[in-house]
Amino acid sequence: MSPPGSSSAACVGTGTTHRAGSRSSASCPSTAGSGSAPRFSSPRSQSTGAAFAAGLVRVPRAWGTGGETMARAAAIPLRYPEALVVAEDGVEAQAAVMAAGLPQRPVVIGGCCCAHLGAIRGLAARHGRLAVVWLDAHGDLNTPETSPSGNAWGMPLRLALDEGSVAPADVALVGARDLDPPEQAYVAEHGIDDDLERALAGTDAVYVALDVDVLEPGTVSCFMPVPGGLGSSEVESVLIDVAVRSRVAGLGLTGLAEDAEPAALEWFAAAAGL
Ligand SMILES: [Mn+2]
Repeated sequence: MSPPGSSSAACVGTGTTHRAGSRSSASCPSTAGSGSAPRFSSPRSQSTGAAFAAGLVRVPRAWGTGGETMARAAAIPLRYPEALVVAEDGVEAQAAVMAAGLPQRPVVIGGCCCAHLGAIRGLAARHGRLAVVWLDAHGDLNTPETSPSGNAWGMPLRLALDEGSVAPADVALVGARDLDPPEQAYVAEHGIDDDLERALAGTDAVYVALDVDVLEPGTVSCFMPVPGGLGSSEVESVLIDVAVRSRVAGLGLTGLAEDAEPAALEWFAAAAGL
């Protein structure tokens, strides 16, 4: 099977920030050129000599209408030792159980993006000032009052911000291209963009929330594809950059369809040093 992500013509340079909305017309590095798409079959760890401390947290729940494939995706086999399965009956209960039971270095697999809430809450309590790098086609910044759909999976980043687990200044939102007007107003008001340097400055550790719909549709099978996404090498570049700049306390994979390729998910986690 050929690796996904080979259709992306965009690239990210080796600069200090990633402007996900901008597309350079300059030539891409060789890894992003046509016919040289990265292979997902050989995960690379960015951490050297570290013991395998990551533990898998499965969250087979999707808080919205019609997200059953996301819930089933939580069963996708990954090479990390399973540490926790969270199957509570509400977003808050889910977050509370997650936050209390996180392994040392969680790799979360959802489920919808609400799976990130408990991870952020628990890691913030553990690591002090936690940054969040949220890669997603969407903002997940709605409230019950602003959400057009009412689906809770459009609200978890806002919940994490409003409960104080993370500050707006410590959040980078990467690859977002489908924000509702109230979400656009929120990011403008709070200065949230995709600048990693800004978001990581002064923080002690970082949680990476990776909704795979940040990728160009067809790269990794996802629940809610949005055209104009990042290529796999672009996402890899962001993840490596985060791991080089900070301490990755955990990572979550969400928005998956159940037929997503496990090797692709492990490849991205490895890029973040997990
Ligand atoms: Mn999304």
